[in-house]
Amino acid sequence: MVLTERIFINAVKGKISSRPPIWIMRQAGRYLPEYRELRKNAGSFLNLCFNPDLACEVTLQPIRRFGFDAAIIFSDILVIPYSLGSDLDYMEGEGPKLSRINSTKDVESLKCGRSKEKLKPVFSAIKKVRENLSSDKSLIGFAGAPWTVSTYMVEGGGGHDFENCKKFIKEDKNTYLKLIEILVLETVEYLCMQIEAGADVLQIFESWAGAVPQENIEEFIYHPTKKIVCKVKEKHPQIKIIGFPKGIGKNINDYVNKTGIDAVGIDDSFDIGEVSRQLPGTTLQGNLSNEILANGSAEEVEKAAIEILDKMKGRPHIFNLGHGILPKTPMENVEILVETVRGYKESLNEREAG
Ligand code: 1CP
Repeated sequence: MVLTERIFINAVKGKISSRPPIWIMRQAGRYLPEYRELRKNAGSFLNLCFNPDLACEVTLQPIRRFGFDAAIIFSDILVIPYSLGSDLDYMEGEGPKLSRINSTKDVESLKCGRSKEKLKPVFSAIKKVRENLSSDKSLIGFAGAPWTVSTYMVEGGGGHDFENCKKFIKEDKNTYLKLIEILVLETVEYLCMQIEAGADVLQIFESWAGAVPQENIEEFIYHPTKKIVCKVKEKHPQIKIIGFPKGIGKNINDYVNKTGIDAVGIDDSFDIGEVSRQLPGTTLQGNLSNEILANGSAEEVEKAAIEILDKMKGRPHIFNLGHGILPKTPMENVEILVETVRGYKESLNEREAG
């Protein structure tokens, strides 16, 4: 029997394959015509997330079209507040709306320990995707990090200036930390269930890392993330976890060293080669600008991708964007990006020979 190499898992483990694996954040979504078509008929966004057949189909769409090396299960970071009892609604053009949490009473009334039951359809979808995904491709399970998820709960939605979060921390930090602790425990349970359903790797999205006050970063980001990593690995020692602390800036080294994550996604504010020199043993994921992918010409996309590939040559790397793909991104640009990454070794040989 020939064992198919999973270059994605290898890269997360720090191994270097003939080319880096590629997937892109938000790869299942509105830039894809087949997603828009299915979404139109699915009713609400949560209907789509909680219908295992549809969620499986949407997860596989970008793999069929572009052959990415990993699929990410189609769900959302806000299903955890949903399982805690929050009213959750995704308004067209406005983003998510949730019940606001702003007092001890609100935190105490959260309904803990229900994710196993409430989020069952997500686990069924994972099982289905794994059964239908070829064995050389990996399946990524995910959750939001507690700080990022808490910002949506405390602000009552997205697109926020974090004023309510900052006020809450200032006035009653201990209650806010209770909310963080609840999210840690729920997230551990949720991620373990995803592994048990068939997820091969996990990603923790800390999309609002840049919004935490610097003096609170230990308690709100490093410590809760480390706790999740340790508790998940206690139960599943083989699992690898990618952290994506968007906007972490100068704290990137501390984030990696203090959380114990195995690989780190970096946003496009970084020079990836520079970060790689600072963190030589760590697998980096990233970091093509989603604006270049959306607005660049074919030549600009190829040039920007090759620049990243050259910087990461011989270093553990997963090719990705610095943040989620934008809905206006042309299909052709994604095709060019994938071809560039796949053909990199040959193009390098040609350039070196000539
Ligand atoms: O109707 C629609 O199509 C809704 C748009 C949408 C989609 C496609 C939302 C609402 N969520 C998702 C899917 C989703 N969300 C996935 C799976 C798809 C994939 O990646 O292929 C994932 C991994 C997420 C994760 C997510 N949700 C994050 C972290 C990643 C990031 O972009 O930083 C965050 C912050 C959310 C919250 C959220 N959910 C939806 C929206 C529009 C938002 C962002 C709101 C805001 O701007 O604050």
